[in-house]
Amino acid sequence: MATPVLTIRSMRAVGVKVPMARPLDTSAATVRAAPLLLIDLETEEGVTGRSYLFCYVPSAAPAIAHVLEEVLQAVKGDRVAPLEIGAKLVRRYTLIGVQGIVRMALAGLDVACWDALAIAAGMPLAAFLGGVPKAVHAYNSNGLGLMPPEALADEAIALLAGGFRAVKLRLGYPTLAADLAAVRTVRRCLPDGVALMVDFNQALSRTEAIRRGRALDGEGVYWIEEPIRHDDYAGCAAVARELATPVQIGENFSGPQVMATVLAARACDYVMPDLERIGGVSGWQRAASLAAAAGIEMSSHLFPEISAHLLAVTPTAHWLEYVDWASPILAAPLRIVEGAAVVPDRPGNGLAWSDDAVAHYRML
Ligand code: SMN
Ligand code: MG
Repeated sequence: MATPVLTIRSMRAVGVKVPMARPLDTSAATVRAAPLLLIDLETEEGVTGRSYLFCYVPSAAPAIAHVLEEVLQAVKGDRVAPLEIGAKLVRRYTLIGVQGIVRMALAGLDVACWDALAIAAGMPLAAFLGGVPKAVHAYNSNGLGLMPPEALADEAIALLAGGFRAVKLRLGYPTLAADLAAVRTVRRCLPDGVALMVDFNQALSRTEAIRRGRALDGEGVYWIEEPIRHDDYAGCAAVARELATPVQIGENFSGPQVMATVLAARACDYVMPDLERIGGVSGWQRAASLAAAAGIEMSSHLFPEISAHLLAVTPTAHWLEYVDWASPILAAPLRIVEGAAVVPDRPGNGLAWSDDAVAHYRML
């Protein structure tokens, strides 16, 4: 089979605001709708590569779309070669810095490039990367935000539908007592053997993280996520050393070099890079090699549709974070069977838009 040769022709980015079935109240902010930017990369050869970005706030969607218009001018006519393109663009955006929305824009292009190549090769992304499309075990990360105990109990039970064997609870209530009460309420509703992850979204100081973390040791918590500022690696290392429960960080790693620094600092027990912050498929592959070399389990953050392909080729693959936030605008939403995400056995990463839904939720 010939290597696919594709040439970048144009790029379209459409912003949508998709209401979430279960709005999420975190210790940092409440998210009721997912602001997504849907990217279509068109090639001269007629193959279209797709990706989407989670923009966190609606204002970031037009900002990233604007960056992508400029990026297109730099890569129009180039061969679809994500590593070459990535190196060229990182250099071009060095003065502003490849951070924040610039990094997200470049990751969106990278994911779309890999999709186009896999489609042209007629292979699912996981297979194109050298693996096999398979079921990847997932935790249900929908809902379970900060909320009253009765609501927590109802939601914890509802989230087991689909055969999930793990769920994630958000913490960072005003007091340790309230955090403990939430954990106990949810734990009581979950059958034995169902894992319970908790996420503080960087709410605590170092000392408070150690105090609350020690109280959680012995409560049957699987991991404690982002207890303190994500970029205080010495602090994360101190917290991880003091606690029996594993500390998980990674959604804020900006590129694989940051993950290398984190691993060298022994800042955590587990890592969970985010597709759009780690640098797309290319950045993920580099991060997966770092995790494998360090012997550390690697989970994903958001983007379950693409992350499922990537975890299928990650040597130390751990858990897929499942959220259904993009499902309403997808022609074929990710399928969950017995608590595992089924990597679709069709060419590319499997993303295709539901045009009616996109028109309905469109914001730009
Ligand atoms: C999270 C991510 C994105 C939006 C809200 C909450 C959370 C997670 O940190 O890990 O899912
Ligand atoms: Mg998190």
